[in-house]
Formats: sequence, C-alpha cells, structure tokens
Amino acid sequence: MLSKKLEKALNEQVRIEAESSQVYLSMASWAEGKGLEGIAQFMYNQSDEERLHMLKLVKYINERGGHAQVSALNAPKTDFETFQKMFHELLEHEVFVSKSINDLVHVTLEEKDYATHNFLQWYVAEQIEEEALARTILDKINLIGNDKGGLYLFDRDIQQITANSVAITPK
Ligand code: OFO
Repeated sequence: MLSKKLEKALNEQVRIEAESSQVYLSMASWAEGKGLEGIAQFMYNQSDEERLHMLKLVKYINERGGHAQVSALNAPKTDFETFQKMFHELLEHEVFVSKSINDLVHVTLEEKDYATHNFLQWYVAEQIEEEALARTILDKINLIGNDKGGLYLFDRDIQQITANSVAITPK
C-alpha cells in the first residue's frame, strides 16, 4: 500500500508525463507545419513514449492500492521559432523531468517504500537515455549549422532515432 505522501508525489509525476506528451505533440505539429517531416515524426514518437510513461505510472499506482488521478494539464507552447531552439527546449524539458524523477525517488526513501524505489529505477535509466539522446541531437545540429544539405539529411535520418537507439549514433 502506498503512503498518501508517495501517492500524491506519483500522481504529480503522472501529470508531468502527460504534459511531456503534450509538449512533444505540440512540437510535432509545429514541425509538420514547417514541412520538417522527419523531425515531426520523431516528435510524434516522443509524444507516444511519454504517454506510455504516464500509463505505466497510472497502472502502478492503482496496483499498489492508490488512486491514479487524471488531472488538468498546462498547455504547451505552440510556436518554437526554429527547430534548433525547439531541440534546446527538448533537452531543457528532459533535464526538468529528470529532476522531478530524482525528487520522487527521494520521497520513496523517506517513506521507506523500496518496491516503488525499485519501480522508479526504470524511469531513472530512461531519463539518462533521453538526456543523452537530446545532447547527441544538439551536437549534430551544431555540426550542420546552416548547411541546407545537412538539414535535409538530418530531417531524413532523425525519424529512425529513438531514445533506445541512441547507442547507434556514436560521436
Ligand atoms: Fe518520460 O521520459 Fe523523458 O520526459
């Protein structure tokens, strides 16, 4: 059985994962509108992944005798100026999510809930991969600069990349 404090903290993370899904959906839509098909597909995939992260938490909370809450979400921004800035925002967002997962892990230790501590290790590992992926992409963007051919290839290749495939893009 989850403590009330931990249940509340987990529900807060449900909201953050749901908002992450909306953030990336908004990025996907912006990119699609700019004709950046590969980037759009990458963001749609990210959005789907975040929804799965949310669902995994919802099911865990209910399985442990809590009540997973589906709450109102903050609206994401809709204009990202340039795709370069958009990927900077993606990294910033992932750093923010990593911090919130860390805080949540801290609560499990305070509450001495080692089952939830164990459950959250999956998220800890996922955040390391997602941050690494965002940094790898930003490195590529810096390499491309304003080269149009480079941008074409970037947009073509990025749709193959997911957080779990970051290892295929060594520096
Ligand atoms: Fe939910 O994985 Fe990143 O944000």
